[in-house]
Order: sequence, then C-alpha cells, then structure tokens
Amino acid sequence: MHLSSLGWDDFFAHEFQPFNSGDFVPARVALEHKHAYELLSAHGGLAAECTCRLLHAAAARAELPAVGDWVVARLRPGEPRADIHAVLSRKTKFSRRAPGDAGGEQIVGANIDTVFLVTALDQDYNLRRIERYLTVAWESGAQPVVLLNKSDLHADPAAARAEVESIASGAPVLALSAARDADPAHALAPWLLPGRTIALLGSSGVGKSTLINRLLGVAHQATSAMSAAHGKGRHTTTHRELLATPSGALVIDTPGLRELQLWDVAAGTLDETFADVAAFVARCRFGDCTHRSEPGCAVQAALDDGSLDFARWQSFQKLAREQAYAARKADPRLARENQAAWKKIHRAARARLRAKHGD
Ligand SMILES: Nc1nc2c(ncn2[C@@H]2O[C@H](COP(=O)(O)OP(=O)(O)OP(=O)(O)O)[C@@H](O)[C@H]2O)c(=O)[nH]1
Ligand SMILES: [Mg+2]
Ligand SMILES: [Zn+2]
Repeated sequence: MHLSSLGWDDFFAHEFQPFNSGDFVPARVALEHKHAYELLSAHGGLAAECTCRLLHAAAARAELPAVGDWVVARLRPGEPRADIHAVLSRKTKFSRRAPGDAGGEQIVGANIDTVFLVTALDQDYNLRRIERYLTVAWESGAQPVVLLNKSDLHADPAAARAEVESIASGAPVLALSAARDADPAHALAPWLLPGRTIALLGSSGVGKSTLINRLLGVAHQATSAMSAAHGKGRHTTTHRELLATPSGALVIDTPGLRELQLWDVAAGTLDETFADVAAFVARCRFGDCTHRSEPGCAVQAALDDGSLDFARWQSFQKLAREQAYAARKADPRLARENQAAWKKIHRAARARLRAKHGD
C-alpha cells in the first residue's frame, strides 16, 4: 500500500524527518482497541502497541495514538507486529470532553479533512444538536458537511434541508437515504477524494455504518436492525475504524456519540457557528452587555421583533456557558481569574445593596 493513498503528505513527511535515520517506519492508526492498535503501512497491516516509554511520557490520554493518527513505528523482525514510539503532530483533531466526571480531552479522530455530521430525518432530527456538532467541527479544523439521512422517512426532505441550511453558516447540507438511494456515493463524490480522510459522526442508529457499507460497496460494518418502537439503535458500532473506499478516500466509522460535550472550543468558533447571533451582539450599545435589560441591547430587540429565534439564542447561550466551563477546566489560571472576577461582581453587588439600604 502506497503511503499517499493513506493520506501521507509533505506535512507528515516533515514531521517524520527526525526519525528518518533509524529503522522506523511511518504508519497510520486504523483501529484502536483498549491497549492495542491496528496500523496501516507500506508494509501492510500491523498489530501494534505503544512502547512503555511512550506510555510514560504521555502527560494525558490525548497524547496517545488515536484513530487517524500517523505514528512512528518499529517493526518486530519476522512478525506482522510493531511498536509505536511516537505520535506525529496532528493536522486536525476532533475532540470532546470525555464522558464522566474525569472530563479530560478525548480524541474522536485525528487528521480528518472532512467530517460528515450525520443526523436522521426521524426522531433524531434536532436543530440544536446540529448546532452543537457544527461548533465542535469548526473547532477541529476539519470541514463539516451535514448529512440528513433517512430522507425516505420524511415527507419533505428539501424543506428540512433548507431549515438546516439556515443555521449551518455555509456548511454544505445534503439530504439522502443511505439505505434506499441508488448510489449514495454519487452525491458525496466531491469529498470522497483519494487520500482524503472523512469521519462520520452522529448519534447511534442514524445510519453511519449503513452509509459506510454503501460507500465501500461491501457489508463490512455491522448495522443494527432498529427497534421500530423507539427508533433507536443500540450502539452497533463499538470501535472507531478507518477504512479505504474504492474511490481511494479513507472513512472513519465511529460508535454513536451519546453526548458531545465541548472541549476547549475557542471563543471565535462559537461566532462561526452563530454568525447571525454574533452580529446582533456586536450591535449592543455596551461592550459588556449581558443582553438582559440593558438599554440599546440589539439582542433583546432582535428577539422582540422575531429576527432572532429564541431557541437559537438559548442554544448559543448554553454552548457559551459550556465553553467557558471547559476553558476553566483546561486552564486553572483562567479559572482563578474567573473566580476573582465573580468575587468582584459580588462585592460590588453587596456594596450597591448597602448603599441602597443606607447602612
Ligand atoms: N429507512 C431508513 N433506514 C435506514 C437508512 N439508513 C440506515 N437505516 C437503518 O437504520 C438502522 C441503524 O443503522 P446503522 O448504520 O447501524 O446506524 P449507526 O449510525 O452506525 O449506529 P451505531 O453504530 O450504533 O452508532 C439500521 O436498521 C439501518 O438499516 C435510511 O436511509 N433509511
Ligand atoms: Mg455503526
Ligand atoms: Zn445586548
């Protein structure tokens, strides 16, 4: 297998330079088990593990290999096995806050060019969830494309598509049926290019694996028979896996995400997903407007005259709060500053109260 067909390019060749002298080879992570990996390389498929040194040097889980990563591997003589010595810098990464209380960064996929955000046009359909996915996608560096699957179950897929387009900030939106369309790969051809990496993300049961099988042309991935009663799949896919399509693109199937908590999303990213909201905020009279009751608040005005949808405004606020939370968690200094800022606000409020009551 040629490296360029696995997505290798000048960026990674440059990153690999320090390792060129030894008996190291570059390889790409195709499958991640608990403590083991399957790699694709010029030497074919390799079962691999991290060296103890790499395990100990990694300060956080996110520094260990994830699906889509390029790694520095050393072959074990006479075996289709390798040891992973290092992870090359990532061009892009799709992360979320790990489920549970620990809440560290979890890499869902690395070096992804395009992310297909898959929703189904059934009970799963939810504009607010699509906004959340788009926010994480813009942050990842990958190009988002929204796929509205199961168009066969919707009375007017074109209308749904128009509705999603109105909140998608320019990301392409397609309605399709992975199960019923004669050739679902046709509409996706602009992204299914040789050596390009595409990750499919979305809730369980929306049809990610069904679509991947159609793109591969074989039933490689298990798909679930849905229970018609509640329309939910049961996490049929359990591993993230990178697979090559006949067109030469590399697709990553992922288990359905139950929750997608933001991880370290830069402030500007929310403005990208919510360009319309950001434009209103910019027009408020006061720079520190809280958009509650200040005079000259453009947000309140837009909510009043209906030019800003209330649910969209709530969605923006919710994501902004979550972003602030993740940022505090990721940066203790910021957390302390934030605490100090709150203390100041509370002190000022108490002072105002005292002044009012004259004591
Ligand atoms: N009606 C209809 N059903 C579909 C379509 N695409 C997929 N399905 C069905 O939806 C169910 C779930 O599909 P999967 O491909 O397993 O879903 P998934 O997103 O991979 O789910 P997880 O692996 O659990 O994350 C299966 O029964 C599919 O047959 C479609 O276009 N139309
Ligand atoms: Mg699946
Ligand atoms: Zn305001």
